[in-house]
Amino acid sequence: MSLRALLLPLLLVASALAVPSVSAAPLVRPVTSLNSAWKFLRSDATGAQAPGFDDSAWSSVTVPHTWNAQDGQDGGNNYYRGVGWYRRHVTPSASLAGKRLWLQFDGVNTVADVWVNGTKLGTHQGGYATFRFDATATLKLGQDNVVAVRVTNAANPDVPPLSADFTFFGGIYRDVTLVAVDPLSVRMGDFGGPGVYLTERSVSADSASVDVTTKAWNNYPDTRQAQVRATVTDASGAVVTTTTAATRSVAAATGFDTVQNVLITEPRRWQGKADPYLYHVTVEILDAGRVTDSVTQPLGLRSATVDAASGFSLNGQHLGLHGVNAHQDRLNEGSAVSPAQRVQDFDLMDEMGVNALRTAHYQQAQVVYDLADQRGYAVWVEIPLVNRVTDSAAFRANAQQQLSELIRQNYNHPSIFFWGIGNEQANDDPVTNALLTQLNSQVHAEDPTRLSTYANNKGDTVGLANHTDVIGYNKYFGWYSSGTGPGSWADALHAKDPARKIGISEYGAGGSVNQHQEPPRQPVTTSTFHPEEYQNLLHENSWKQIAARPYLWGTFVWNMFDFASDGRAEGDTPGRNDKGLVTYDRGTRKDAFYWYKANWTDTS
Ligand code: GCB
Repeated sequence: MSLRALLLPLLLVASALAVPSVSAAPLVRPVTSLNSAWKFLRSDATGAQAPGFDDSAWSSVTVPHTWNAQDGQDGGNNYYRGVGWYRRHVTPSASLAGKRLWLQFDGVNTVADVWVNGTKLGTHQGGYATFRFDATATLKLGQDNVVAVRVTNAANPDVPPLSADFTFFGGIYRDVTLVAVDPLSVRMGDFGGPGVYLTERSVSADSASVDVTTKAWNNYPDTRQAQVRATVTDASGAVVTTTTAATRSVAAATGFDTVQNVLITEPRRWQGKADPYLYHVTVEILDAGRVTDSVTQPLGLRSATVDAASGFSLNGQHLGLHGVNAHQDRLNEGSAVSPAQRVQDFDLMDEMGVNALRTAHYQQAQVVYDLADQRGYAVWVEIPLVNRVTDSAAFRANAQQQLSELIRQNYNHPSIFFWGIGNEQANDDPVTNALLTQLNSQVHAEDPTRLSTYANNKGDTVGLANHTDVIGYNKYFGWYSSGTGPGSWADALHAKDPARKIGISEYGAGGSVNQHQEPPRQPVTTSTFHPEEYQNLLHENSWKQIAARPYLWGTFVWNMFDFASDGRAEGDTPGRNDKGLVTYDRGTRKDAFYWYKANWTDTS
């Protein structure tokens, strides 16, 4: 067995855990965490990008960090929306000589300007995606450097979301890393994506055909003899198949793409919660035989369809989706939620019998999708195109950018089945519909295998409801409108338009664990009284009607967890949307949680 084959499982484990390896052999792609030792000021500061700027009076913070975790969750819609500055020193190791150095931010809300040693690297607009800047020319190895980041979460007419029913927490709220790559490497600038994209051409019990697309580049000043090697390993780390593309001569400063088809016979398929089996694909770049870069991605072999009469099928078998929506925030953390807290969220969803998740209304941390892969969830992800759009070229360009980032960064997660292009647009007008038409085509151009979707709160005749492959409706029968549930509405729509692939993207009611009423009856929705018993009754009625209608391809409770919406003053918690089945601190499961648990943990 070659040394590489022996080491591959270790490398896979290291990359799966996303921690810098401590092995003696140098990794081809060293990653250094820059989460510690930041100075922070919650206001604007003229000249703070200059290396010598005096930040001694600023507070000391580590990232992930949210600057309005407190004032964004107490009501009054008066939380801080403005500028904050972050600065830190960094001394990259001299051992990185010859590498290209990328500063990577996994999430900054909403607009970030980044400088190194007073030189501006760039601006990123959009609060939910990973982005990277090339800092090779500005970072000095073995010496002190200053990274400065100006962040603003102020309202911006050109960056969605413009308005929404959730708090726009500000700050550098996910990890920051320094990634060092060889000049001959997988491309780093591809909308923050991994540069390796796995497209499942066909998957059956007999075989799976997967295209491995690698976007690479040669940043050396001379021509290189490049090879791309793709290796599929199973869950034990054993090599299933490996293929090396023909050597190609790549000129200096040139990108090159390689597509390699791999066949896996008698695959163990990714079967949702029944068996979320994962292979991995490792792509290595070689320069005249020397491995210069290595990227490992998860591979779950599965196929899915949605039928207007019979709903969602996974690998040819009908699968009833027990879905919930979830935001990313949590009491006292704002959006800066740790991986351990994400695991707790999945433990709660597992306990309740959830098997489908809509990550409303934006891209969430990679760990969320990793956990969904590993635990077998079917996921709907979306861009934050909520409520309304601006009629500007800049707004449209930013929505398109956020969609490319969403799709490329998450392309290889087998748990993802649906790309969402928007939520509850208020205006069924030419400007909004033209943008949705464009975004829908963009989904199919970016990804030939998955379905597009949209969450609609208007009728089926509006243009808004007619762009995507499948559709979800936000329906609040018994809450924002009268009725006991969606049954008769769904039957009427299904009878009128049998080809429409109907889902329910949201349904639910407010529920306070401190407010009670027997027998439960429909309360006034905007009141301060949200009895827990009524929330339970609404879910019981709604789910019974949903369960009797298998043509509904998927339905999603609004919401798994209470979340911050600083503009709300309802129930007994100002600043909170209390439609969760679990409280904002994750401390209390509400009555409706137990009702679903009793009904969903039998998955027959
Ligand atoms: C919706 C929105 C969601 C809100 C929810 C509510 O339809 O899509 O963002 O939080 O209603 O609770 O009103």
